[in-house]
Amino acid sequence: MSVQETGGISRRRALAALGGAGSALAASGVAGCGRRRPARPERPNILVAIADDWSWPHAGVAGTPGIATPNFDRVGQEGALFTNAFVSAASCTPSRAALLTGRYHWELEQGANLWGTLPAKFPTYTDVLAEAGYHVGHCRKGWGPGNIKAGGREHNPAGPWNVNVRHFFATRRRKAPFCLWFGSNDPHRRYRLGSGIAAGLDPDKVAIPSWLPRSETVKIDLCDYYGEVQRFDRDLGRLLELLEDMGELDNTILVVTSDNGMPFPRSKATCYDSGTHVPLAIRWPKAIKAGTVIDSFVSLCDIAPTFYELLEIDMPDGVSGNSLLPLFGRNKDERVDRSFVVTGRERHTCSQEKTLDGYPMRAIRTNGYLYIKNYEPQRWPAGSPPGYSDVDRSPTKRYMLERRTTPNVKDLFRLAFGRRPAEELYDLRTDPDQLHNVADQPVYDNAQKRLSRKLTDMLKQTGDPRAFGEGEVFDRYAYYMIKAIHQ
Ligand SMILES: [Ca+2]
Repeated sequence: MSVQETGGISRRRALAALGGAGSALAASGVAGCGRRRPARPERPNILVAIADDWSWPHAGVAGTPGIATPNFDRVGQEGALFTNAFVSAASCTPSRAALLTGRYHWELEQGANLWGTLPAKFPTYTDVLAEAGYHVGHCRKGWGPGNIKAGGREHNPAGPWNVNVRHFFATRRRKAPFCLWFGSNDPHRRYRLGSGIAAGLDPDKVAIPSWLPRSETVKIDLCDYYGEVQRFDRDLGRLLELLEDMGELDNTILVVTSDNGMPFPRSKATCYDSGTHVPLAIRWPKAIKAGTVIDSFVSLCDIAPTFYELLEIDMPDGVSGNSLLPLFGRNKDERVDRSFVVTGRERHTCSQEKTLDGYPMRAIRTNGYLYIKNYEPQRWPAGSPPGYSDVDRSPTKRYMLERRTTPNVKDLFRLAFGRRPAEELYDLRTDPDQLHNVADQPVYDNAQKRLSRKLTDMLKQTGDPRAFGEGEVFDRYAYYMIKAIHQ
């Protein structure tokens, strides 16, 4: 039975899943979501569905065995699937700030850090669309964690908070196009141990990445992670069903992505692909042909300028990202070099012993190489021992800490938790998992110099304080480790 055939039943089911008490409210015909013939606004809607800590390639459409993401796959197959999408920072708050503003996190002052704030002088696309008359809001996790008011904002930069999707649509003004940020908390830790296997995942089909130890503990942990990815995908399916039933799916620019990579050692909060390379699919039949696969390098900073161009809205000053529209086959723009992407990080958790220092890094990723610059190599990239707090607590982390001197863990422990040199270079033709640093090897001299120069040029163009020797400003910003309401 198709969604269309199920009529209002599917909508009630979807609302119930997305909105707690939604089934009873939908059945009682709550205004907005209960209309039989919803108004179809001329201007397209915007929906960003963002997972929390989900790495590429952990999706069915990416060919990873053992995981099923039919709804993400559908969005990619009915629109564009990006195989080289990267975040600005592999850390919740600055990554989300970059997506929302179209600027790299190092351009956002206190917005560069986890538990920072996003100054109101940096407009988000949600600010701009609210000004343009859109019904704007977010559900679950918006921008954050951090302090909203310290930046001079009245509500979350992802839009005013809604208790659920039903509430968001119930408060929509008739005919107003909407701009919804649906921020899942999946697959962020903590996980219920064994929940992945309980949900039907088969640990024997899960491949352990080469930077993690081969053990049952890690396999079970990965199953729990996959299980939460699949839960995000089910929520996405309910959103699709709801929009379809409202008759608004094809008039909605739908973006599905993640804020950073998987919460495992040498992954989240690093500049390796496992931290920065994320799934991205965009569906909008009016501009994107079904089945489009885009291998060009894109940054999530490119999302906001894409919205501005698609909606023909003037872009705020200072946006560094580039609209993705030319990649969809329109308005070819040869000025944008999409053969590389830049990423970085500043303070993640407050992880350096007795200081507010972060672990500053910048990186450039091309098809052939990953080059990383570590500005303060005497600090600890995963946080100082014994806690290594820039790595989320997990069974895998505990396993590695407890066995750090054993033969099968020793080298991986050093890679994940040890200090790193000022420069790292990985030759992806022979080392796609980025385990063997070839920086300073004579044969790579030219490549290293070229990438270092290109990275520095890009950072200078975007006014990065680190590129001008003024990066300590990031270490001085406040760390608002408070309980944030409606983050
Ligand atoms: Ca995250």
